[in-house]
Amino acid sequence: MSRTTSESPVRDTIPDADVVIVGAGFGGLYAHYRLRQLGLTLKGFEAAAGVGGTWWWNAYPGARCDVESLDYCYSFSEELLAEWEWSERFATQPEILRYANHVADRFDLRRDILFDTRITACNFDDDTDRWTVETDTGKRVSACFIVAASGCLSAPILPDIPRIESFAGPVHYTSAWPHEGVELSGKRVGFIGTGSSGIQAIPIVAEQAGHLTVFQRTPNFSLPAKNGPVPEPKRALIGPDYPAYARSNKHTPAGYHVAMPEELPDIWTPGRSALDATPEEREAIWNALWESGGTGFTGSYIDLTINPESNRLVSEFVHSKIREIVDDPETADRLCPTDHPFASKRLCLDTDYFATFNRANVSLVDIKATPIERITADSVEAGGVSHPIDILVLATGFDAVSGSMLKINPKGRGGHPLADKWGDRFDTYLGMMIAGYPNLFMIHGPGAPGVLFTMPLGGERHTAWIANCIRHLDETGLGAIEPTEEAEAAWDREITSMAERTLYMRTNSWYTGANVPGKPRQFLAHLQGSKYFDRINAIADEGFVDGFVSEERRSVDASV
Ligand code: NA7
Repeated sequence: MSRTTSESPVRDTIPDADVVIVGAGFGGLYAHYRLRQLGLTLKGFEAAAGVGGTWWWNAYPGARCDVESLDYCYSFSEELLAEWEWSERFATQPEILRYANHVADRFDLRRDILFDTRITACNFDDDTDRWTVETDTGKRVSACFIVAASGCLSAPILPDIPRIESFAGPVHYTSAWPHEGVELSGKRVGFIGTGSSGIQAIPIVAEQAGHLTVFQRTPNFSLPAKNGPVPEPKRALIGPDYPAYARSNKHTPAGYHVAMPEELPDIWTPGRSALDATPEEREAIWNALWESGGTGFTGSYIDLTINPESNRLVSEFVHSKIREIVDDPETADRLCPTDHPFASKRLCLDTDYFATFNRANVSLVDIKATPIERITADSVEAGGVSHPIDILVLATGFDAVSGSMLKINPKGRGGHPLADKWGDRFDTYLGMMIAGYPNLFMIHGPGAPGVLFTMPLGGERHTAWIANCIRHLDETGLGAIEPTEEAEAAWDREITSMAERTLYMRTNSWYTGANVPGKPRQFLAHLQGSKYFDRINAIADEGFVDGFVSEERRSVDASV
């Protein structure tokens, strides 16, 4: 069903393609697999030197997935599910990268991808209904469709820290960690950022460094991962038919099933409010879930993220655990998050994070109480105290969900840049398409479940929808499809009203865009997981009418 004729001229160095796929992370790789099956010609661009996306860049020590490995993988191939063995409950970044490479090799997914190549322009032509994409390596390609699999966490923030450029030693971002590693032994390391990345990296950095000074602006909630072999309750839940289990993940709210610890069934029933349990029951259940590790903890009661009182109780439980682990009461106090509700930011999973602050070679500086005044050639000065450092590590987060699209900044109908359209609101329809940007599909865009649904699985479901849409256009002789602005506005209202019923909106986090100075405040994820995917599939089944406008396909001549 190729739309690009063999007579299409070679422009610059690349032949025209039906589809340009941006990114070779989990979303992009699967898009290559699925859209190739439709007989479409593809061209992929990836800024990194290899596949893996976020997992290629975030090679910092301690990087791991916070979803269990048996869930954080593709479900589309029974052979792949059968042949790949994860070595741990929560896979490390190197193992996930090996998996991405294995998938790319096994399904020959690299052949259409140009690596080390960043997109510099992406422009729609109203006369031909085609996109032209240009790269920093001087390539140019024309395509009917763009699939932007550019990632939710792939536009790092460069923090505004006074005089950071004065530092004479090496500065390393966790989000662009050198693959060859960084020699930390014996070094005085300054570490800024205590979100997921910091909380994972800090215990390992502490083991290697001579001295580690953590500059914390906001403490975060973190649960013990209790990593190791896959626990028995999880194996029992999966049962003998792993492919069937993996497929069934599609029908869950977050893209995976939670295995409750074996001892819980006696004292726990699903679907209760924390307020309906006695203090003793809550304590017993939370202790059991704390000990079994992972984010199953949040499934203890249904109202932890919606009812402020339930949230207060669980927050206090976590504070008590932090105080139990950390020897120095003042340090423990500083590590207890009190400015936001439990789980209203991305919940962290850690291995010995809080215990790391008992080490003699680790100090914690509260930079909210004593802000960083300046960085000098060999120190961080905060609250009038100079902290000598040899290496600075920054784990300061991302312009999440929308940032990578804005880096591409496609120009849609009338040459209208996305940066203008998204100046004060990240309007999309279904989190996948944008009015005025025909035939441009996003995987995990603003308004889709994104990071709140297991990413490889969500990417599969998005791509299936995109494949159906392209097939639909082909079968009906249509050339271009885009949503209406009315549909976008209704989608926005829906996402916002769902989020407003939760505690997410009360928190300054990257979920709400509050971590980026000047970014519009908007909850960026659809909260209904599998129901979201059922919904977009129903729209596909009904012929992509609801919320969309389409136009006739232009003649092939017009595209050349
Ligand atoms: P996060 O979760 O956004 O954390 C970033 C951290 O960096 C957080 O502690 C910030 O403090 C801190 N930060 C950011 N800017 C500054 C400045 N200027 N000064 C001091 N501290 C700063 O990013 P992560 O990479 O850890 O995690 C992102 C996701 O990746 C994670 O949720 C997983 O899903 C994977 P703040 O809280 O803003 O006060």
